[in-house]
Parts: sequence; C-alpha cells; structure tokens
Amino acid sequence: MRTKANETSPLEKVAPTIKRTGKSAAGIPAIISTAKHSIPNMGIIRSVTTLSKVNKFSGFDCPGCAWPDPDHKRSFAEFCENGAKSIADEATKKRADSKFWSKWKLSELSKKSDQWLNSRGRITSPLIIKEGSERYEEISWQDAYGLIGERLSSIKEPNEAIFYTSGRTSNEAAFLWQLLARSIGTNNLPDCSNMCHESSGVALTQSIGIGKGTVKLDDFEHADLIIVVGQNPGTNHPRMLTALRDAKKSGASIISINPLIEKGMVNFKHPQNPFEILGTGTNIADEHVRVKINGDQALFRGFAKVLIGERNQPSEFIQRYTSNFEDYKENVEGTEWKDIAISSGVSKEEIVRIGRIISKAKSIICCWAMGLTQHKNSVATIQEITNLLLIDGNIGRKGAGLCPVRGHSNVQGDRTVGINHNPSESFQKSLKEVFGIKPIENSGYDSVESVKMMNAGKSSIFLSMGGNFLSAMSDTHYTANALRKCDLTVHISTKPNRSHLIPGKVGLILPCLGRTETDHTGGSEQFVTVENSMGIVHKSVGGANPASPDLRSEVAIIVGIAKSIANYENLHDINWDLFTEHYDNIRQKIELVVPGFEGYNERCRQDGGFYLPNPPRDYRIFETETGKATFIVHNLESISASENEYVMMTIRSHDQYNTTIFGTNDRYRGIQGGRRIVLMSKNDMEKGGFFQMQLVTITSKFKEKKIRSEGWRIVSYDIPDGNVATYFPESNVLIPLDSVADYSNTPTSKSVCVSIEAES
Ligand SMILES: Nc1nc2c(c(=O)[nH]1)N[C@H]1C(S)=C(S)[C@@H](COP(=O)(O)OP(=O)(O)OC[C@H]3O[C@@H](n4cnc5c(=O)[nH]c(N)nc54)[C@H](O)[C@@H]3O)O[C@H]1N2
Ligand SMILES: Nc1nc2c(c(=O)[nH]1)N[C@H]1C(S)=C(S)[C@@H](COP(=O)(O)OP(=O)(O)OC[C@H]3O[C@@H](n4cnc5c(=O)[nH]c(N)nc54)[C@H](O)[C@@H]3O)O[C@H]1N2
Ligand SMILES: [Mo]
Repeated sequence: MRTKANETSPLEKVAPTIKRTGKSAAGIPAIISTAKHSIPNMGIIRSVTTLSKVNKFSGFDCPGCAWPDPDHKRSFAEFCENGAKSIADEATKKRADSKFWSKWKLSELSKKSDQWLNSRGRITSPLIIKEGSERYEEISWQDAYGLIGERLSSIKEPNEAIFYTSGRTSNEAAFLWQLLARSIGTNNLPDCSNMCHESSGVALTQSIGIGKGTVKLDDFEHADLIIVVGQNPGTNHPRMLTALRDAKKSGASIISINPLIEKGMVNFKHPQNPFEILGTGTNIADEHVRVKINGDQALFRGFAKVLIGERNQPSEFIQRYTSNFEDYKENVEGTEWKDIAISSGVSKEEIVRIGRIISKAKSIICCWAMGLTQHKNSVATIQEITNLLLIDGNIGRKGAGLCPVRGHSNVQGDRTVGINHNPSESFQKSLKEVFGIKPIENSGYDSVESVKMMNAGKSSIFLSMGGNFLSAMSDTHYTANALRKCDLTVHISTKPNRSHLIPGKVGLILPCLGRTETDHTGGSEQFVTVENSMGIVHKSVGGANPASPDLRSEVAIIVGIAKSIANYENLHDINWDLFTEHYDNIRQKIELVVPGFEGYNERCRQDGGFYLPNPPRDYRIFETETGKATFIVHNLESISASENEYVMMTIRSHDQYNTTIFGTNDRYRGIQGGRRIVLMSKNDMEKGGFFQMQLVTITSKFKEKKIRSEGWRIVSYDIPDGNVATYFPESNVLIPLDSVADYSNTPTSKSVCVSIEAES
C-alpha cells in the first residue's frame, strides 16, 4: 500500500498581511509584476522574444484567457500582466525532470504547497508510478503507450474509460481525443467546461439555439450600454478592460453587477499606454450594483418589470422572432417587488433606477462569467438575462448581444470540435459518415458523474488531456478517493500538479509541448488552431525551443495511444499516421465533420483567422424547437443561509491561473502572503464576534452532508452581509459533489452554505 498523500495544499503557518490598495488597476504595478514573473522564469532575452510573439498573427495564442484579439490593429505588446504570468509559467527554464520525481516520495511531495509544486518547472520525460510504489520513475514513450493500450484493450465495457479535457487543448488535439474515445465506444468526455460555462451553453442553446455568445469585439465600440455581471475582468480577462475603455470613449455606459467592487472595474490605466499610466486612468463602471450572492435572477426579473412596464406593446422583434412572450410577461408582472428585493439584496428604488437606464439604452451588451454559472439556478439566471435582452431585440444587431466570457483559451473550440459528453445527433452522424463510427446511444459522463462512477468502481481508467482534475473539481476528498480507486490514471501535462500525487494503482504522466514551443511532429513545422470567446478560429504557432527533447505534442501522444490499442474495429479503420504526418490532415477531417469549417486549412492561415457561423448573431435565425428565440420562464429562486450561516463564493486571486498558483498575493484586493482567507463584512464580524486574522474552521452543509475544513483566517472586506468569499482550489474540499446546478450539473462553486467557528 502506498502512503496516503495530502489531497490539498498544506495549511499556512503565517497570517497574510493587508495592504491598502492603489486607486487604479493595471498601470505601473502591472508592468512591475509582469517583469517580476517573467524574468526569473524565462530570463530577459527569452522574456522579450517570447512575449513579443503573443497574440500576433504569426505568433501563438496567449494561454491566459479566451478574450479575442483585435481583428486588425495589433500593438507590439498584445498581452496583459496575467497573460504574461501564464506564459512565463510555461516558458520557464526550470525543470521537474526524472531525477526530481525519483527523489521524492509522493507523500512527501504532497506536504508541499501547490505553488511550490508548480514552480519545480516543466516535466521533461514520461513517468510511471507502479502499483504499491511511492515514487514516479522514468518510462519510455513506447512502454507507456503499450501499457495504456493494453489496459484499454482489456476493458469489458467502453464506459470503464474516461477521457477528461482541460481547455488549453488545441482544436486538432481535442478532435483526435474525442475520436479516440468514440472509436472505443464511449461518450465519456467530461471537460473543464462542466465546471465552468456549461450553464451558459445549456441556457443559450434552449433560448436562442446556439450555446455561444452573439457578439463580436467590434460590437463593443457600437454599444451604448455594457453590463458586466459576475465577472472580474481586471484579474481574469485584463485585455477586456481595453475594450471597455474604448467603448466608454465611444460613449457607452458600463454597469457592473457584483457583490464585490472589483478593482479593474473602478479605474484602469492601460499598461501599454504611457499617457494613461501617468495620468488619472479611466473609470470603467458608471454604476455598480451590489447584488448579494446568487441574487441575479431576481435582479434581472426586476429590470424586466421596469422595461415591460414602460413599453406599451411588444416590439416588432418580439412578434417576428420570439415565442412565449405573453407567458413571460405574465410571470414578470406577477412577481412581487418584495420578493425581488429580498432575493437580490437590492432595494426596489435602486432596481428601478438602474432598470430605467437599461430601458433607455439603444444597444446593450451583457457580459458574464463564473459569478453567474456556478449556482443551482444558473441556467434560469442566464435565461432571465436572455429574456431581458430579447425584449428590445438586443440580439443579432450591431452593438448588442449576449457575451459569456470564456475562461480557458480554447475551451470553446474544444466543444466545437466534439469534446462533449452529450453530443448532438448530427455530430455523431457525421462521425459515422467520415470515420464509420457507430453513433453511441447513451450520453457519457460529465465531470461530476465521472467522480461518481470511479467511486462506484464502474470506471477504472482515467485519462486526462491537460488540467488538474483533482483540484479543479468539487469535493476534493471524494474526488481523490475516486482517482485512487482507478486501475490506471494518465495525465498528459506540462507542469506538476496535485492530480499527479493521487494516481490510480498505476499512474502515468506524459509530458507534452506547450503553446509557446515549436512543434516539428512529422518532420515539418506544425501549427495548431484555437477558437476564442467570440467564435474566431485562428492559428497559433510557438517559437521557443521545447523544454526537453523528449516532449511530444498532444496530437502525437493521442496517435501513439490509439495505435497501441488492439481490439477495436472502428479504431483500426482510422489511419492515425496521417494525423502525425501533417496537422492539415486533421483539419481536413474536422472540416468534413463540423459545420462552419469550409476551407479550414486555407482560412486559418489568413491573418486573424475566420469567424464560425453564428445564426442568431448573423441572421437572427434561432435554431430552437420552435424556430424562434424563446422567452423561458422559471420560478424565482435564490440561495439563503439560515441564521448564523453564510453563503460562500469561491473565487480567484490575482496570482493564480485556476489551480496553478503563481504567488500568494491578491494585489487588487490588498491581500499579501496568504490564500486561506475568508472575506467577511465588518457587520458579520461584529455579529459573530470575529476579529481580523482570527483562525476559523469552516463547515459546509448540504442536505445531510457536513464537511469541515480548518485553518482559515477572517479578513474584513466590503462584501454584502451574510456573504463570504474564499479562494479556490483550497475551498473545493467544502463543496459537496451533489451540490450542482439544475440542468448543467455544474458544481455550485459560488453558492455554498457554510457556518464558521473560531478555532481555539
Ligand atoms: N489570471 C487569470 N485569468 C483567468 C483565470 C485565472 O484563474 N487567472 N481563469 C480563467 C478561467 S478558466 C475562467 S472560467 C475565467 C474566470 O473569470 P471570473 O468569472 O471573473 O472568475 P472568478 O474569480 O471565479 O470571479 C467571479 C466573479 O463573480 C463574482 N460573483 C460571485 N458570485 C456572484 C453572484 O452570485 N452574482 C454576481 N453578479 N457576481 C458574483 C465575484 O465577486 C467575482 O468578481 O477566467 C479565466 N482567466
Ligand atoms: N471552487 C471552484 N472550483 C473551480 C472553479 C471555481 O471558480 N471555484 N472554476 C472552475 C473552472 S471555471 C475551470 S475552467 C476549472 C479548471 O480546471 P482544469 O482546466 O482542469 O485546471 P487548470 O488549473 O487550468 O489545469 C492546470 C494544469 O494543466 C496543465 N497544462 C497547462 N498547459 C497545458 C497544455 O498546453 N497542455 C496540456 N496537456 N496540459 C497543460 C498543467 O499541468 C497544469 O498543472 O476549475 C473549476 N474549478
Ligand atoms: Mo473556466
């Protein structure tokens, strides 16, 4: 038996310090921070050459986020502080080589922090941890493929295997990954999207017939009102602040809806514009609505009440393009202001005041991210917002539309090319025509179901294309249990993370090339393609030398695995070698299977790439059941904690990329040197008898289940009473696996009922 490894980062011994924050976001501190993270990792020359290639027509796509690049004009430095951190993290000169892995027992490694683990550097060669062994050791690529092939060939039922995907994976690799899974006979393709924008996809598909947003970057310059809900762009999509600033210059107003006043929305100084850095910066948000956690459905119902009250009759758009308006209207009119105010935490007067601003606006864009998607009623909330925009036809015209802002840089592309546990009939039909793969009747497991199935012993092989499933998923201890029960876990990764420390009986780590690196698979220089948040597919080509000669591309690894599997008929009918000869051959197949990719190889080589079709945006065509955009009606809901309990959201600090921790500071929120903190209002601190930096234990409650987590510290913060905030991934231990969003099954990472007690 292997010694049990710690499933989370260790407790922190020292309390963080609180610093007064500056008046504006970005500016000089952002430049200093970029240099601080880039130079120690990459050195000066590599920093300048690598960073100069980010988001250029001839360079690589920033792995930081999915915000689009300008269609035409691109500056010398088309990246942001946090993009630079992600790039430096991948292009680091440090190495977690096989000597490192053979030196440490897993149980010892697991006592180190997530930040320490990641900062060991790039993984350089394939590794195996054998049954009962305490350490990883080197293995050859051929032996690793052979082992995976042998295990996949010997399963009795295809659903015993699970193929997870994180959202950095290119279109080419993602397409082959799903092809591999489906040729074995399973739709078990959970992905990070299940924990991220799944609720947006489900909601929008029902309402407007496409699971994506309906705006282009250019629309921002033509909008007269932009609403940013449940999103912290200053940290997570800094380049979006440039678009917001430019929109303001063209006359748009901006409303931010968030329990927190996030710094980036207050004042922004463009780090690449010397006049702005020295000047006073731009105030981004004209209005801030301090909604309480999960109060958005009610809030948007309130706005709708104002709009519907001010319109005499349904617009031409409603009559021509939508269905179910009368139902919706009745529902809105029948909702009491009292209920709206209680559920949203915002007064009727304030909602009416903001509602009138919305009512007057001619073209509205609404942007959102995780603050909306990770609650029980997320799908209902996003449909409520869609309804509001439909009232005045704010979809399918210039300067207006829905804008779910994606996270991982290719999470949207992965879905487009088939990473979906629940594929459409037409997708499976095309796979049959092109590859002869029989459509699989049942949907596969999403992330939550995968954990259940591994725990139940029904799935025993977990293969992961990137990501850090253990730390990203809810209910960390239960998820760890699931992974430990597997016969085989395989992680195709660039950097060490905690998932590697909780292998199955046998565990493999297969190191791959990252975005920044050159890829010579098949003997010539290859590039990959990605799709950003606004449906633009474009190429990405790395320029740096690979971190180790022993790395392989994600594409090459998938082909290596596929070729080592013995007994699947569908799989053997596919000429896998074709794909590693040249990636154009993969793109040709994608073009045959996925609509909208006509002339893929030619069009992706054009500067800036090409837009995928988006019928609601381009033609006001809504491919829903009724053929119209649908006002979908839900009962009003919001989470409420009982007396002496709090509703907790789990958010990102400024120094992390999801589960990758770059540092322990959250500059914009003024927290330095620690992550195990609970943001709490002054009132709640007084009421609960807590003092600043007090050590507390948090207990979450969901149905019958209670989970305790120790070693957190209270930090006084401007947050609505009754609400608290902690950082993920540390707080994922507290989110019960069964606490999920209706319809999308996304863990409710922003709605957790907790009690908090002082530690003695
Ligand atoms: N630097 C950096 N960039 C990133 C990432 C990263 O970790 N680091 N992650 C990437 C990924 S995968 C994603 S999905 C995105 C995430 O980008 P965000 O969604 O901006 O990330 P979160 O920190 O989860 O922030 C959620 C925001 O929603 C607010 N919020 C929470 N609950 C509610 C609510 O009920 N209502 C409202 N109105 N607001 C609420 C919080 O106060 C916070 O401002 O960023 C991407 N970009
Ligand atoms: N409580 C809570 N939990 C959350 C969230 C939350 O807000 N709160 N947010 C959720 C969201 S929005 C998301 S998207 C998920 C993120 O879930 P994941 O996508 O699974 O997690 P990441 O932290 O992005 O994955 C980081 C790892 O990816 C690997 N990696 C990096 N680049 C590459 C590459 O180019 N190729 C390959 N093969 N591997 C690479 C590295 O080894 C690194 O350690 O987490 C979710 N979990
Ligand atoms: Mo995400």
